[in-house]
Amino acid sequence: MANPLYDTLFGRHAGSDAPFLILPDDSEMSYDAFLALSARIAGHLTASGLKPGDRLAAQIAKSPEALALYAACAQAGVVFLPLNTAYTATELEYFIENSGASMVVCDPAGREAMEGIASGQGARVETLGTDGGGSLMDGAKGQPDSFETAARSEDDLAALLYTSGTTGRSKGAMLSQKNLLSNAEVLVREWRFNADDVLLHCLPIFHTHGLFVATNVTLMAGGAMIFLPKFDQDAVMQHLPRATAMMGVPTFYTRLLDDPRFDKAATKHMRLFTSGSAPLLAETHDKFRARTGHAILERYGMTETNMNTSNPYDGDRRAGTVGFPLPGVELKVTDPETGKELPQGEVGQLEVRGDNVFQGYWQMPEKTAEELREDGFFITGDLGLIDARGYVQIVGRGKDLIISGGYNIYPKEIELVLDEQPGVLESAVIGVPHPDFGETVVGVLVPEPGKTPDADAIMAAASEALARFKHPRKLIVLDELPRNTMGKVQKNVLREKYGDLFASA
Ligand code: MLC
Ligand code: AMP
Repeated sequence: MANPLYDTLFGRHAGSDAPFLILPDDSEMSYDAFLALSARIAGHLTASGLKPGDRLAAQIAKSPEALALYAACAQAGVVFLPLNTAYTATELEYFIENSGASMVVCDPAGREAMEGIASGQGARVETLGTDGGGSLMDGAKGQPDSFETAARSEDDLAALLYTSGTTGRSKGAMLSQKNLLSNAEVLVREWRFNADDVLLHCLPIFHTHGLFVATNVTLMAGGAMIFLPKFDQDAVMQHLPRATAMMGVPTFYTRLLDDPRFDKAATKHMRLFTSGSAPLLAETHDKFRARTGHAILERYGMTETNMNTSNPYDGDRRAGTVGFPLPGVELKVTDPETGKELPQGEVGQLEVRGDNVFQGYWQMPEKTAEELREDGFFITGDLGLIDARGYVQIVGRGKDLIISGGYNIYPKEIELVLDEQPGVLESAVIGVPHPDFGETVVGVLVPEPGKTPDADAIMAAASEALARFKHPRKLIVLDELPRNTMGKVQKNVLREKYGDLFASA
């Protein structure tokens, strides 16, 4: 039966013994072996009672089996909900409850804690370990190598990806099959991906970048991926000779530039390096070009919209810009107050429309209405302009967001935790420049009169509640926060004051 996502990305490779995954030990998994693995998992999901449209939440390490779980969900029509492995139990509880997941897959070591969380709503817990073992694979073992694909249409949900918000409450972005397929199709064409490509994949697979941009593009082109568990310079240098392309966040490229082995000779055979998820400094672009001869191709996207713009494959890849709107994506710059389109060259909020734009936030119609206009334009929260040559430049963010090493961190979420701590009257969380992560988190605290907040106790509380990457890397105590005449905290003043904290880190 028809299922565009499964058929287009996975099903059409049936019977192919071409390599799909190249693993860290250089062993290979063919397309056919991967499809058999995912079919067995799909069989197990269905035998466990999952039906098309049900949600499956997964907090698991990157592995071929973890990727096959994504394919299995596509084949069984189940909505895939990947979760950052760094999330704490407190964070997970919200995602699982909010999504109404019917199954949760976690690392075997986390089973007990996960059962405590999942039992409240009758979700079944399965495990999948780093080595590909666990109850999910035990169940899949007994299933056949083929599975009758569930019928789905382009407008059916493929995935639910949670993104935090300025209120501190995470929202599940509903991504349809069409959202994912239309974007992958455009990127394959724009970036000239083909069956001979070998993509060096060292991104996590719980976000748009590693799961959709990298994986869907490779699948659609019929190429292979060198599938590394995480970004690691030595592993990258070891596997680079076999790759033709690499996708990364800016931190990957600044780290590689710090490595003297990474030079023209090591990258001579590569045809493409892309960057996104966070701003790539023009300085990094220039340094990379001088060192390797390659111009990194920077593109701009979001969880809610997949990819919106890209620098050209042929032509001038301009440092400090994110290129042109992709074919099929309309982009306009509007006045944040009135929503009216601004003349070319003026800075405003970026809005996008196209088949790439999500369907809305899961069970949050009012949040959806705030950001997704009735005419289909999505208000990204990014501030930018279109320059005289038509390139889009992102100049800032209208939303209060920190991007650290490609992970989004919403200050409000941290402020809510800090404000609750004994002795703390109020707090403001800001992002400041960081040489490795691009930006990092700083917490500014105002004590209650006569109290001295205990920094260690506060950090311990933050560890309980928040994933490690969200923790303030520094706490600062002030008598009061700078405010404007309206009483609004002036975070720009704080950012300026503490902008050099990590200059020499
Ligand atoms: C890890 N840590 C981080 C961090 N990653 N802290 C802040 N920000 C991060 N991004 C923590 C670790 O837990 C550790 O804590 C310490 O920082 C140092 O760890 P590390 O060993 O240096 O980190 P590493 O494991 O190497 O990870 C860094 C990284 C990784 C940059 C390789 O974060 C990464 O792969 N980022 C990619 C994110 C991504 O895919 N984003 C796409 C989102 S989709 P301790 O306890 O040791 O101090 C999207 C849409 C789009 O945005 O357009 O693509
Ligand atoms: P996420 O919600 O994790 O998908 O992150 C999306 C956000 O990352 C966007 O709204 C931008 O603020 C930022 N982003 C993605 N790509 C770029 C880029 N190339 N340059 C600057 N910011 C980017």
